[in-house]
Amino acid sequence: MFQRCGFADADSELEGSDYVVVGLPFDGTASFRSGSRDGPDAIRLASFNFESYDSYYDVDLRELSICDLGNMDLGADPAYAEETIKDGIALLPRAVVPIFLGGEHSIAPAIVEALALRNRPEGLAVLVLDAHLDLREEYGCTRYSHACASRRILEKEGVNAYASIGIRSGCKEEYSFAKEGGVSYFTAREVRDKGIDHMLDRALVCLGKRPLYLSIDLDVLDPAFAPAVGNPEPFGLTSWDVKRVIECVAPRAVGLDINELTPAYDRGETALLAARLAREFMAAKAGTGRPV
Ligand SMILES: [Mn+2]
Repeated sequence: MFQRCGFADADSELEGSDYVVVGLPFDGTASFRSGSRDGPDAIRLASFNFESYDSYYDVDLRELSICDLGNMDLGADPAYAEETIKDGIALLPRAVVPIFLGGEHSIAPAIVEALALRNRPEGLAVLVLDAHLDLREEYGCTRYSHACASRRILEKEGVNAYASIGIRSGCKEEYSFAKEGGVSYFTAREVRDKGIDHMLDRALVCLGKRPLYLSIDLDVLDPAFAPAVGNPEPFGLTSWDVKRVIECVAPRAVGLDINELTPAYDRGETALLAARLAREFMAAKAGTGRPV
């Protein structure tokens, strides 16, 4: 009679869960469209649109143990948000696979730091899907900016490999930094020309066999598919491209975040896609027997 307000099919307790959904409603450094703090709840609401059964993987999400812990109280100060995220993740059982709902992309470095610590001694390989290089040293007078997310991720202890896919935006200094520092990135144009499978294979060569963390900035998608993001960038990936990445990497992934949804600019389609991608991740991971 009463419907829970969390993510659809997430009706398990934390202890013993396979997956945990955590909302990170932080948008304190937004530079264009703000409001991604409302992203987690918009994704949860959209998640009820979908069937629990996924025929491709033959997985019913109702049969998985999924817990929704709700949102962390992150305030507006990025340093406070980062510490809070790290403290929160430290409380999660080691076996549970976390799915973080943003929030802006600046949430990702804290997640990566905490999960790399959790995955000692192997550390993490980090795959970022993003339109933007996010390699600035600082932006808007802060090193915590969403425009610095990948730069901060690269600095984290335990991050042993990194690659990004979908890139089509960055300042000249960021491209120079990537080139000089040997930062692996693959452009949206390369994905269009050579296909997502080919570019993902190349990224996975860079990432090696380590436990993998996947960070999805929804602006990696073309605005035709995901218009409601903080910094929309045309000529992006398709929803099929991103689905393909998830189905290939989910079986070895130790966590996922989906960030930069700004619901105020949405007619619902971006939140629906974000929710569907999170569900895809769980189904793909649970259905590891499926050939991909
Ligand atoms: Mn971005």
